[in-house]
Amino acid sequence: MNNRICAPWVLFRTLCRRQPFGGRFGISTGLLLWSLILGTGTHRASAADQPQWGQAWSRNLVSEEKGLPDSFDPRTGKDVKWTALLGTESHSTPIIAGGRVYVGTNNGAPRDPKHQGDRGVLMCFEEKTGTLLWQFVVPKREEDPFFDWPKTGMSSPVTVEGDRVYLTDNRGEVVCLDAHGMANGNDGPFRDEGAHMTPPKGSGAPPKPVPGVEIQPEPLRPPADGKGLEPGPMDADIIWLFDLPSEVGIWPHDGAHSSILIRGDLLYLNTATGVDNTHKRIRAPNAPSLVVIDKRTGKLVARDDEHIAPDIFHCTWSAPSLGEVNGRPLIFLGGGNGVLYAFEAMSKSDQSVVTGHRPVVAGNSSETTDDPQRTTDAAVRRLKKVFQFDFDPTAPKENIHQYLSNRREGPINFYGMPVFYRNRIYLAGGGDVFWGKNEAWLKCIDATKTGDIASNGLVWSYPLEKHVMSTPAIHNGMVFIADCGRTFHCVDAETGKPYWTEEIKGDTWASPLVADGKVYLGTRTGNFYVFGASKEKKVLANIEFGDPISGTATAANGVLYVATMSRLYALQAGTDSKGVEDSR
Ligand SMILES: [Ca+2]
Repeated sequence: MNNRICAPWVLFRTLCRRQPFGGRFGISTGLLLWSLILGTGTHRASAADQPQWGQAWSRNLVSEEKGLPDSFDPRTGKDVKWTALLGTESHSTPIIAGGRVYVGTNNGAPRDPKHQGDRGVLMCFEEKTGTLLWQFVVPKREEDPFFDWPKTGMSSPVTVEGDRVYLTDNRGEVVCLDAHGMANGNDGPFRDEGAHMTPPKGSGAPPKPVPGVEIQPEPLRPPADGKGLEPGPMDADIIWLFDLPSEVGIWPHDGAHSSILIRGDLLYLNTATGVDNTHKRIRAPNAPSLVVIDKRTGKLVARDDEHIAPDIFHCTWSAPSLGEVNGRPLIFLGGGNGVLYAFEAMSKSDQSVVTGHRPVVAGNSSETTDDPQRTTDAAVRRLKKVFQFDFDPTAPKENIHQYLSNRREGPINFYGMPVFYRNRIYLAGGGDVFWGKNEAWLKCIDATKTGDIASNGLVWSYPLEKHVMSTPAIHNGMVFIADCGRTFHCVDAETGKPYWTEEIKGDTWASPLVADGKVYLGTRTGNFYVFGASKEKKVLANIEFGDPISGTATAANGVLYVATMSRLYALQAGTDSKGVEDSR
């Protein structure tokens, strides 16, 4: 096997290797004093759900929750309300809405004996107790491991509105799920949950990658013998499903990651289209990077028209944000080509024109589809661009894939989201963590400009170390961010000058959460940091979970949620679950 193909897998395995569990918990000393100063568990205010990742829809990872724990001990259960077992890899951020907690994981510890083997899994727990209510179990894409990387599970956080749960699953299917699951019956129009949860015959072992092989992503087809699994009350209820690879021609890579933005009746999402298994070839050059789907019907409404795909260095994993600039709502997207885009949000009149159209196959050719249910590509609206900002103008713009594995020179991309704050965008980007150069920045961009703003859009730029996967959090004139050079930064939001930095253990894949005067951050060594959200450095706690953390911490209804690779923790001051071994 080609070494270059091997590299990310080896890195992933190394990073994800489980630490010995016992005896690795501990809390640093500094936090005790801080706990006494603040007083724990004495105030409860601003209790609310957290139904999407970050604030709607600036994406600022700041919560109004109060009375959150300054410290906790996963070993003794101190301030641990409950914990719940997940699979063996969980790269998603917990979302809390309507009395339920949602988090993505894999099927490494099957909760239902009828679902065996590698799957993407979304688990839905009761908020009060951590009891598993239902799970969305999705077979892997098995045509090529690079379509849906083995064991990585379901990486996207959900977005919840009322009793509807929106998600891009591990196959790159956009789904609308019923928050009540199958327990209250199978709501339509989608009725084929049994077939959808049944993997193809003869599947099981992960496929071996064959670089450059002529293979296409295929939609999941019902089992030929008609013998699908039987959905039960613990299974998810799909309302509608939109398969991005087959319906708009994206090229899935490594695993879909998005966080769906809702405005009115429309869903906006990044498509997670990327390179093929050689990492040097774009097989779907016409694929959209941003699509708009009607949340009521699951039908495609619009897409971008920026022809981004040929210049994608790795994939399109950065989710969109929204902000109103001079009375005009704009959608912001960090493209896989290292360019930040702003588009006009669609108006009500735009929507009425397109409602009812079926999507079209864009794919890697201009051939028309023979599916009579589908309309021509012309029926799909094009989003109107307001500005574009080249995040790294000095990076090479030609033959970009020749810089694969070049750690000194090459294009950049984005993992974190663009955050809208006071007419500015705060965004971090840099060389790809697996394949790109060791250079990254946090930048502040003027969102009131229009057109090509490469030369006049930059407010300030602040250098980060190596790579960055975090979304910045902005609070009281400070920007908090962590990088893959193992540094945490507090930066002046106006000037881009650092207030302070702190060396931390482990690479950061998660984003910082600001809540209750503190900043919470987990790392890939399983360390969980609590900093004071202040211009002076205060390291309040460093708690060792002994299990890597990829997802961002979430605060809702007075409780802090942390997902490690294998376990979800609900943390609340004054509670005691008597240690993890007693928990579900
Ligand atoms: Ca139902």
